[in-house]
Amino acid sequence: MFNSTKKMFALASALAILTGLNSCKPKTAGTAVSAGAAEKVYVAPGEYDEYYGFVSGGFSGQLAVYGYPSARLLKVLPVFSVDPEKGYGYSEETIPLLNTSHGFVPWDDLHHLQISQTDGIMDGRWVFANANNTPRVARIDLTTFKTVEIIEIPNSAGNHSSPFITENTEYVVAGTRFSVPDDGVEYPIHTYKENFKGSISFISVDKTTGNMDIAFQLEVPALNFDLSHSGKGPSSGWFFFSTYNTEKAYTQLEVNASQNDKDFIMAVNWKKAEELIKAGKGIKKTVKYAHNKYNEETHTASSEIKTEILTLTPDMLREICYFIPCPKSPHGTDVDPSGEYIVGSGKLAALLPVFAFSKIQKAIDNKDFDGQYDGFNVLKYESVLYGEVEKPGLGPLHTEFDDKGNAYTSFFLSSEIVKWNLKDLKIIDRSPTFYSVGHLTIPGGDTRKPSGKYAVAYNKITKDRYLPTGPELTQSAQLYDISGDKMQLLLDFPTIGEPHYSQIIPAETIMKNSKKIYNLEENKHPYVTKNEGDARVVRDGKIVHVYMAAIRSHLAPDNIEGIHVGDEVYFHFTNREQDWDIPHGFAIKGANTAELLVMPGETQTLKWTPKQAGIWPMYCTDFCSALHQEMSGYIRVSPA
Ligand code: CUK
Ligand code: CUA
Repeated sequence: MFNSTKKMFALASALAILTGLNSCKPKTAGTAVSAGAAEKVYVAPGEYDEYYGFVSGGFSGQLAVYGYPSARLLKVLPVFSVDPEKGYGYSEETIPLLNTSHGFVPWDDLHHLQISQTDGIMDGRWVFANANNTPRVARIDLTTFKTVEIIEIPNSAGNHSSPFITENTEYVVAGTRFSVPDDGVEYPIHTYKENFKGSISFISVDKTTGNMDIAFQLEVPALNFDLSHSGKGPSSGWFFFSTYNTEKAYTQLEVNASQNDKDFIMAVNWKKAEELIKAGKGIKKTVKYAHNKYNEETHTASSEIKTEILTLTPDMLREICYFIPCPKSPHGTDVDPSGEYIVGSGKLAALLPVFAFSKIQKAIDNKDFDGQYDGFNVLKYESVLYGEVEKPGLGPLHTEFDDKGNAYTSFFLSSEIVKWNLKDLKIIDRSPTFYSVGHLTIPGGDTRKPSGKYAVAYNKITKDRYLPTGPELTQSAQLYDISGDKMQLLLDFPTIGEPHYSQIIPAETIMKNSKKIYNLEENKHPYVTKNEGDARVVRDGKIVHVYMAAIRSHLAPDNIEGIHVGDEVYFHFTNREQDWDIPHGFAIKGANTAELLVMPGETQTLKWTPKQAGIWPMYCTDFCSALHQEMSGYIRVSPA
């Protein structure tokens, strides 16, 4: 039977460190910066950065776009939360994107990002992001930097092990953090062991359009799925999920889910699952999930509720999924650029195990098992282990790789990045982080072709690094030069929300496909106004459509009469500009629904139901020309 010795003392001391951390500023804080740091991050005015960094905004539900090495914040990209700066989630066109099977959800928690890949290298077409709370995966189009698709994941809760992708973006995976019964089913919580279960979903991505669909969902034992990463090269066709809570605890998890010496990394042969599904072996299951799409030609979004997924039988699953014992609640599971090594980071482990994919294959072939877990074969730890990194640090979380065969692991408790060599597992260097690093990212650091230039640490605690701003401080990240043997801290910079994972990609890859305007001639919005002469007010009973056209520096129509209290008025606002970076905004006094921000060539709609007679001024909110203040008008609302 699988070893489950309890080591309460070690655990208690680890938990004590965990909670009593970093109450004062280390003396080294100010001196840790290397000489010449300023020069290395200086990007002269008018010059571009070398890399784009896409950084999770954590509980803000958004993601941030930075230029590296300057760490200039370029944009906040709205994904799972409404964002007035972009008009996201306010216009009639973007509201459907935040629809779920539970209705409109205006705020979620975004943890991980992954840029689409071709042959295991970032291709810069899309970035995928996960919503943790109400489980969803989003796709952002990197030609327009717009969220264009969001798919909900049924039978999941705390969609944390997500949205990691396969080498050619065939699938995005989503593993559930909370084990739960099927949606809509309730059991006594103390029947967790019998009635709760885990799920991992494979979402297919269309090669041409990027459109997602849930290809299949696998029901797996009740475990907490934490993170995951795709195999590559020799391990192509496999996916690795870190899991914790082999104890199957459902109360006081911080103690009860930390008892066993080892939890698991689950290795899944998704190629085999795909074959079974393609051979018609999938079983239909009734579910409910929203699938939302934004159409960049019509500039409108739709939300559809879908009701069916495919799953495989437990018998089939046992031939596809294997458990690898991994010390003490593994968090990150990271596959090296060659695809042979898998690093498991046990949050409470005193060592870092590295597994070899070739040994995993051999152990499966030889049936070299160490018992079973819920009927699934557990591989023998010693048989699949390549080696252990000894005394690496405290609280390992995540590992990324450079182009020289080195690995970099973040340590939350000892607050440092540790550089070690993949071949001999010897530690090369350590560098403190201020404070308590979570994720770290190297450009391409989880792909087949990493760069060895920079690493960015995304920290959980800020404390004394910046000017105080009341009880809450900005979150913090740090940029390191990793081109030499020793890591060098170059820069601190603030982030939005709490940064979790990020992706860093050469700027060139994104810039070459970047879109500057929407072509007005190609605008297929049903209420577009392409020519100013077509601007008009059309009444249909209580519903009024205002076809509005905007160009520097006036609105058409600029005086609107004949609106009555109780009418449902739709302002379809077309920005007729065809110049890069000339948005127009739209605001009406007292409109309690929203404002708009409309890009060149785009149409967006503001819905307003006036409740009071009067004169209601309207104007453009985005300073667009010397006569921006003149870009205004009046709406007369008469009694019902
Ligand atoms: S988690 Cu944030 S530090 Cu949600 Cu990726 Cu590891
Ligand atoms: Cu348009 Cu100001």
